[in-house]
Amino acid sequence: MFIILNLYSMTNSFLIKCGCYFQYQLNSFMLFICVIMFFFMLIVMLSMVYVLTYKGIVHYMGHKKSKAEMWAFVFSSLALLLMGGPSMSLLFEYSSQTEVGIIVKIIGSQWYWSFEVSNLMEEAISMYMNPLEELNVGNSRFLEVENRLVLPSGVLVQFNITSSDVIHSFALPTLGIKVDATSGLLTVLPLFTKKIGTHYGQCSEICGMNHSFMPFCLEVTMFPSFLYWVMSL
Ligand SMILES: [Cu+2]
Repeated sequence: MFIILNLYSMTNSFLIKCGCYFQYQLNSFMLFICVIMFFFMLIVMLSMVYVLTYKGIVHYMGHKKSKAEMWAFVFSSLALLLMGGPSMSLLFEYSSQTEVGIIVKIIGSQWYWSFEVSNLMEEAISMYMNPLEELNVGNSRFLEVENRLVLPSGVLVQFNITSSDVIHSFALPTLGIKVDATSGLLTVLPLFTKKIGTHYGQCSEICGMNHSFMPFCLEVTMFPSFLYWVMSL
């Protein structure tokens, strides 16, 4: 089992490096294998319990020390279930947000970001860094881009983040976001913010020669300003 999982992770990282879309199918296939392994191990364990309990080894469990071990096992399993249950349901809730107002598709590429607000714009916005010689007084060095993305405040936005080549990282410190953009995987991230203003972000995963020069910029505004921006596109 460990050999298979190791082989899987090695193949996976190789495919990620190649930026291959086959990686998604491989993930689904490995999930299928893991489910089969889980049920196989469950059957083996249950049959062992059956053999130990009913085939003449019952007296072993009656021993005082073994009883203590058994209760320790039961309590620690219960504690794990108590911790795991809420976090699993939270994860499930997190990925199935239904009240999403705006969906933004974000694609990291070598070496720029492109943004597409679903159903609202026909073409994606590509954000390339402004050359240093075009900067004005007061502009941020290595952070200004030619096109900005405008988002409304107080509306639940869903980011669908992916990459078209190598792994990038969508990092926006002022909004507390840092998510890997991986080719072949779609990372869904809900964002609800009322922090009106300009938010600068950068790629935070070394992705090649111009890794340091692929910033992006989001403007969080009031809803009417957002509508005005959409109309002007
Ligand atoms: Cu990058």
